[in-house]
Amino acid sequence: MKIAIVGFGAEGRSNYRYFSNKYPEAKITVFDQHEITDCPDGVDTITGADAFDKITGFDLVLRSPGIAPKLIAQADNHWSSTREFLRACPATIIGVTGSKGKGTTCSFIHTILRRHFAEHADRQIHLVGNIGVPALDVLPEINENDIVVYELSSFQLWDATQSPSVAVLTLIEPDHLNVHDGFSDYVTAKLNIFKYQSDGNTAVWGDLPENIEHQVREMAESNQVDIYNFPNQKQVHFDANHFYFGEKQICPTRQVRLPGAHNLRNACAAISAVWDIIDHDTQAISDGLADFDGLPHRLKFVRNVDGVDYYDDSIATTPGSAVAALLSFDQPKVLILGGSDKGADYQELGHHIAANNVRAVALIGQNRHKIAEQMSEIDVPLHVIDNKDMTKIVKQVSHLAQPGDVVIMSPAAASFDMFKSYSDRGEKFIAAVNNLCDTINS
Ligand code: UMA
Repeated sequence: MKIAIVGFGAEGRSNYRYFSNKYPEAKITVFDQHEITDCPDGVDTITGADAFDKITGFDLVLRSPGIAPKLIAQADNHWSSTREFLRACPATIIGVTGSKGKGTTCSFIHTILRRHFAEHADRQIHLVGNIGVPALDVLPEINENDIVVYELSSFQLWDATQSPSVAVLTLIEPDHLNVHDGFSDYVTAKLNIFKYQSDGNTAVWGDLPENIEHQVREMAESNQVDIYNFPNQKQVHFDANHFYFGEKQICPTRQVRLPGAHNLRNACAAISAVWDIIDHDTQAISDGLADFDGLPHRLKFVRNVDGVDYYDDSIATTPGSAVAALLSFDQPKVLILGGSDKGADYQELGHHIAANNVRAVALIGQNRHKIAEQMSEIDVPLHVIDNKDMTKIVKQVSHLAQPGDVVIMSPAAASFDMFKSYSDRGEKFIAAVNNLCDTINS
């Protein structure tokens, strides 16, 4: 048997561990467009820009999520860890996808289920997938009674041929169009989360564009699944103070410790997904929501320095996510924007900045002048900062804020111009804010 592992990142390595164990006699070749320095002994490697053109004659081609299927020369015998996991997992799977909010929704589901099943030693709750844990690494530990919370990206769902029994779509907006063949290809991939569901399964979705909602509803009705829509007055919704299911009060909204209405909607998604599984256990929902204090670099409170709250939202690489960040606070805001350009348009973000109590915008990174140009009409001071050192950037930004303000680094651009990754950018921001505090205190 000949196996091709295409891409040797987190999932490629996990595929190697799993499939070399499943097929010990197989001849495995790893393909990657970038250099690999740590390939296991006995495994052939083919690297370079044209590596994927050389994939032919394999019995199994294991695609990593971020690699478009069309890039792979051999068009048949494709498989992936998502397909393998959905096929082989013995437990109930709650799958969650969406352009934004899927990681937070998965985390809420995970903490609520852990609360509800705290006394059930025989029922483990696993959190896997795009959130950073390759699903196949966990598969051997999963038992029939367990529940798996599976964060699924469009890349992982692209060629899925099965759907999880509980499927959640938080929201959908254009993303990853540099890899997908346009928005409709992206949507089609995402909707695979519902496509193969059947009688008795559960479909959950939030606010969707009308034509996509229509498609999802038709799919769900023809699959005869239970439908949960949120927010929905007859099902899960919230007002200024509480979450409800219909008229039944669930718990105060303040149990959600993350800022922003979008996080209340993520909580609605999570409550809808688990409502029947936990037998409407409102205490588990209340405790579970409060257990989660956010994923790193997602609108995460860093600290208060001199009366100003600093938030790290380095994961925000699109204008839409920066809008969500600024809508999360009523106070005057100073926004740090800019980075490496992904072709985004910043005009709409500019309108939101103008309308939402923003005191100043600091523009950094490679596309700082482009953003300045696209926002030149708005009546908010724009400060172009040429410095590349995050400590110096934060110091300059601190002079723009006043006590009671919020400073948010929500760049609406990728990080690769000045940093290794969004997490590197976030860590440097956190260090710079801490440094600011030390400087003031010394
Ligand atoms: N590669 C190529 N050519 C390409 C793309 C990738 O050769 O065109 C190679 C890279 O050199 C690298 C490997 O493939 O060696 C990387 O593969 P990958 O990009 O598919 O990423 P993995 O390291 O396998 O991590 C993936 C997810 N990454 C992506 O989908 C891009 C991780 O999600 C996920 O945590 C991990 O599997 C475990 O399931 C990250 C992500 O950014 C967090 N996801 C995107 C998002 O959330 O928006 C979808």
